[in-house]
Amino acid sequence: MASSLISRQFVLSLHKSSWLGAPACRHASKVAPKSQVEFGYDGPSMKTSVPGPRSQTLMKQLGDIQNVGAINFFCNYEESRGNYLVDVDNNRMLDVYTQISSIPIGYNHPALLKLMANPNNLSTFVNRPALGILPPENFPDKLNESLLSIAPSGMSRVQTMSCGSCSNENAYKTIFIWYRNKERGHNTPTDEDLSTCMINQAPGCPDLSILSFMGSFHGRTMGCLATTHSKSIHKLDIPSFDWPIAPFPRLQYPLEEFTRENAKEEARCLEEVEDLIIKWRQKGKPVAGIVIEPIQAEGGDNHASPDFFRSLRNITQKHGCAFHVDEVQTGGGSTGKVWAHEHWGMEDPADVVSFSKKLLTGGYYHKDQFQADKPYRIFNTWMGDPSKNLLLAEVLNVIRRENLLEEVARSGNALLNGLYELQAKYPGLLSRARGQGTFCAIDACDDGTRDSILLKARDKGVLLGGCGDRSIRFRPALVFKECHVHILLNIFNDVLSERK
Ligand code: PSZ
Repeated sequence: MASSLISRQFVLSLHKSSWLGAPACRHASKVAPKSQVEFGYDGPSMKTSVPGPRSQTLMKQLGDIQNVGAINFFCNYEESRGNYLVDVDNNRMLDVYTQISSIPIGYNHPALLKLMANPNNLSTFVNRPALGILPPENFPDKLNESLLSIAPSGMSRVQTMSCGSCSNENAYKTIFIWYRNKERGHNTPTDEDLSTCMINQAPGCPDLSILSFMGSFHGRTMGCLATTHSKSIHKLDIPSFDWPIAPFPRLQYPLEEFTRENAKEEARCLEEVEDLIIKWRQKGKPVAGIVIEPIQAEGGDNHASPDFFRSLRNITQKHGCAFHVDEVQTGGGSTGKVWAHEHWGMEDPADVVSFSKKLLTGGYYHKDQFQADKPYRIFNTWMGDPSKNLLLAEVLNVIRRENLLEEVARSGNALLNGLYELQAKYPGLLSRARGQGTFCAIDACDDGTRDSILLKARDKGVLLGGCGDRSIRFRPALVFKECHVHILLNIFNDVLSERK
C-alpha cells in the first residue's frame, strides 16, 4: 500500500539525513548547521529543466480537458517530503512557495500519515457530512482541539467553510446582517424587507458597503472580488459594487531610515479611510465593515506598522464599522505567531478573522455579537470539512511539540539577514528586502527580471513565488529550518551572480 511504502521510506531517510550532504558555503550564507532529525531529503536534485518531458505530456493531456495556462508542472506527491516537492520527471525542488503558501508542516509529515493510518479516523475521511445539519458526535470536541485552541483574542466562536473566498464571502454577509440588525434596533425584518430582498431592491437588499484597500486580495467570488484590487485580470468583465477603496501605505525601506516619511504615509492613508467612510455614508452606502490583510500578500507583500493597524481599529470603533482581518495567507504561523495580528499587541484586534490555507480548513472567527441571528442565514452544504479539523489538530500538536514558531522566528531572521546581504551585493537588481518570520519578500528591478529569476531558480531546484509588480516572495512551510535557508540563499545567489 502507498502509505506503508511511504512510512518505510521515512524510516530509511531518518537514518541518512544529518545534513552531511548540504552544499558548501558559496556566498552570504554560512555552512548549513545540522538540522534536528529531518524526515526529508538533504538538498534539491534536478534531472531536467522544468517543466520536464513527462510534465509536458501530461500538460497536453489535461489541455484537452481544461485550460492549463497556469500549470507550472505535475507533481509526485508520494515522493515529496518535508520541504521538498518532487515532480513527475523526478526533479526534487526545495519548496519555498508551498502550494501558494498553504502547506503548514511540509509534505507527507509522518504525524499526518500516522493519523490517516489510524482506523478510528477512517470514518471521518470516508463520510463527508453536511455539517450544518448532521455533524458527527466528535465535532464540538474537534473544534475545541483545533481551531478554538488558537482562537484570536476576544473570540470564542468560529464558523468553518471550505476555502478562503468562501470564508470571506460569508464573513461579509455576517457583517451586513449584524449592521442591519444594529440599524433596526432588533432582528425582525419588516414585510417590505422580505418582499424587496426577493427582487434585489432596498430596503431588503440595503445599499451597504465594505471598505477595502488598493492592492488587497480577498478572493475571486463576486462579493470578495469587489474588495480585491491586486490585478485587473482578476476583475475584468465582472460586475461589481461601488464600494470605497482606500490607499494602503507604501512604506520606504530600510524602515529605520524612513521613520518620519513612513509615519506620514500611514497617517495619509488613515485620513483617507475616515474621509471615505464619511463620503459613502453621505452617498447612502454606509460602510458596514473594513477588511484588510495584516500584510498585503498577492498585492506585493506590503507591510504597515502595528500603529497603523491600531489606529485603523480605533477608526472602525469610532464609526461603528466591523473590523475584518483577513488572515487567509498570513495566518498559521509563518510570521512567527499563529496570527499576524498578534504582532499588533492588541487585546481587541478585530471583530472577524478569516483563515484558510495553512489552517487546512477555511472559516472565520467572530465576536459573539456577529453570530447570525437565525438558522440558514449563513449556510451551505458542507460548511467546512471535519477531516480537515482532524488534520489541523495534529498539525497544531506538531507545531507545539517541535516548537515550530520559534523555529520560524530563527529561520526568518536568517532569511531576512541573507536577503539584506544579497541586496547589498546586487544593488541594481534587488531592493526593499522585508518580512516577518519567514513571510519575506524582496523586489527585483523590473517584472521581466523578477520572472526570469523565478524560472532560473526553479531550474536550479528552488521554488519561489512572485507577487505584486516585481516582488519575489518566500513562503516556506513551518518546518523550514536554518539549513534550508542557507541552501535557498546559495542557489538564489548563484542565479543573481549569473545576471550580474
Ligand atoms: O490567484 C488566485 O486566485 C490566488 S493566488 C493566492 C491566493 C489566491 N490567495 C488566496 C487568498 C488570500 O491570499 C487572502 C489574503 N484572502 C483570500 C484568499 C482567497 O482564498 P482562496 O483562494 O482559498 O479562495
